[in-house]
Amino acid sequence: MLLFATLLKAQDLKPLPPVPTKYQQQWQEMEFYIFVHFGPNTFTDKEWGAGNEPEDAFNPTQMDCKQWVRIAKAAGAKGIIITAKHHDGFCLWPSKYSNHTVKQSKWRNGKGDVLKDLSRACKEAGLKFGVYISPWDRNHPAYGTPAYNDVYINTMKEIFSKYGPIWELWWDGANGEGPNGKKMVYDFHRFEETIRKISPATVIFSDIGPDIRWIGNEKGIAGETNWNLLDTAGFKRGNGAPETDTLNSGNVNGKNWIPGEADVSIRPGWFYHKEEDQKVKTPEQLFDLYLKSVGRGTNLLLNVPPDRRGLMTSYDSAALMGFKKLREDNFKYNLIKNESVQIVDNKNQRITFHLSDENSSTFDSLPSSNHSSVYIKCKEKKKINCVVLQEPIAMGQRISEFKVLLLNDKDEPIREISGTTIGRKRILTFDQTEISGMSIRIDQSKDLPLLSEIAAYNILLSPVTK
Ligand code: FUL
Repeated sequence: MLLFATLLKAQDLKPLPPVPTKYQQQWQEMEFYIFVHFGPNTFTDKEWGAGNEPEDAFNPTQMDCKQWVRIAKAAGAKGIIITAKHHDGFCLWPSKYSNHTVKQSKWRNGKGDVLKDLSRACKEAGLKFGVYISPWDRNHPAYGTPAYNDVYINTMKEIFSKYGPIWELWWDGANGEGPNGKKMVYDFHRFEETIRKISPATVIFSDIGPDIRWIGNEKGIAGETNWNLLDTAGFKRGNGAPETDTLNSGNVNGKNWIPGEADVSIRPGWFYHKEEDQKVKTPEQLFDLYLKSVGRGTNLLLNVPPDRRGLMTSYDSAALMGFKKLREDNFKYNLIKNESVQIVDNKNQRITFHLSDENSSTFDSLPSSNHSSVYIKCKEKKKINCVVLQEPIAMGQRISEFKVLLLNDKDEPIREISGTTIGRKRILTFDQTEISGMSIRIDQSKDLPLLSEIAAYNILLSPVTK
C-alpha cells in the first residue's frame, strides 16, 4: 500500500524543463568511453599536423582495430570515438571529397580503411561508434571559402552513410590560423540540420552543444557544481564560446539541456609519442578522474592513442585494466542496500524502497524544497568513506544545495559533507567514518526535490583521491 502511494505521487509530478531528450538520456547512462587520436601525427610525432605531410607518412605496420575494441571493452568503456579527420585534414577512410586520405597512402596499397575496420569491430563487440571530424582543415584547398561548407557536409554524409550508425559526432572548436590565416565562416546551422535529418539519434558535441557541451578543460574534471543546463544565445563555437568556468559548471537557470563531457588523455599528448610511454596515467589517477567527472554528473571521454604499429600499447592497456578493477572493487558493495530508508519532514515520515533498489529509473520525491531529508538507519555500525547520490534527470535537474550528515548511534551528526548540485550522479568522498545511520538533507531545490538512488561505500582512497 505504501509503495503504491509513493508510486502514484511520483507519477503526479511534472518534469521541470529543460529536460534531456531520449538520446541525451541514453548518452548520460554511458558514463565512460574511449577517444582515439590516430593519423599522420602518430608518425610525425606532432600534435597538430600542418596538412602538407606526405600521405605515405601514415603507415601502421600491424594495424588491428579489433585489438583497440577488445581493450576498450575489457576496460568497461561503452564506445569509441575516433579522429576520422584531425586538423591536418587527413582522412582515415578513402573519402571522395579529399585527395589527402588513406587511399593516397601506401598503407595496405591504398586499400585500407580505418573507419570500416573500427565501425565493424565496434558493432561486433556491442560498443557504440563515434567520430571526430575536425571543422578546421589545414589541407583542403576549399578551406576558407563558402565551398568548404559543402565539402564538410558531404564528408559527414559520406561517413554517416558508409559507417553508421554514428552515436556521437564531435565538433572540435580549435582553429590555429593566426592573423594571416584563412578565415572560414562555418555554416554550423546547416551542419546541424543535415545530421538531424540523416541521423536523428546522433548526439552532437561541441563547446556549446547542441546535445553535449565541452567541460571547459582538457583535464577530465567537471565543476563541483555542475548543471546540465547552458545558455547558448549569443555564443559561438571556438573563440566565441562561453568562459571555460561557465562550461565547467553550466548555468543554474540555463535555457537548454546540454550536459558536459569531460575529455582527457591517458598520456600528456592526444597523439602517440614514444617518449610518453612512461607517462601513462596510473589506475589511481584514472579513478580520481572518474570521481571528478562521472562523480560530478558528466561522462568521461578518455583518450588512448594507438602507436605506429596501429596498436594500443601494453602500458595503456595495463593502466586501463587497473582502472576497471578499481571501479569494480570499490563499487561492489553498497553498504546501505538493505537498510531502512525513510523520507522525513517536520511531522511526517514514510518508508521508501526506491532509493536503495539500485534502479536509477525509479525515484521518490521529498516533501518540500527546503529542509526535508532522507534518513537511513543501519542495523549495525559500518565504516564508509563514500556516498553516491542520484537525481532522476528525466524530470529535470533540481537540487542546488544539500548536506550529508553522518550519524552515530544516538542519531547525532559526527561528520557533515556539503554539496551543491547532484545531477545524474554525485560521488562524495571523505575520511573513513564509522556510522550508525545517515541523513541526506536537501537545503535548496528549484522544485520539489527528487532522488533516485543513495548508496554508501568503503572505497580504497589512494593519496590522489583525498
Ligand atoms: C583540441 C584539439 O586541438 C586537439 O588536438 C585534440 O584533438 C583535442 C581533443 O581537442 O581542441
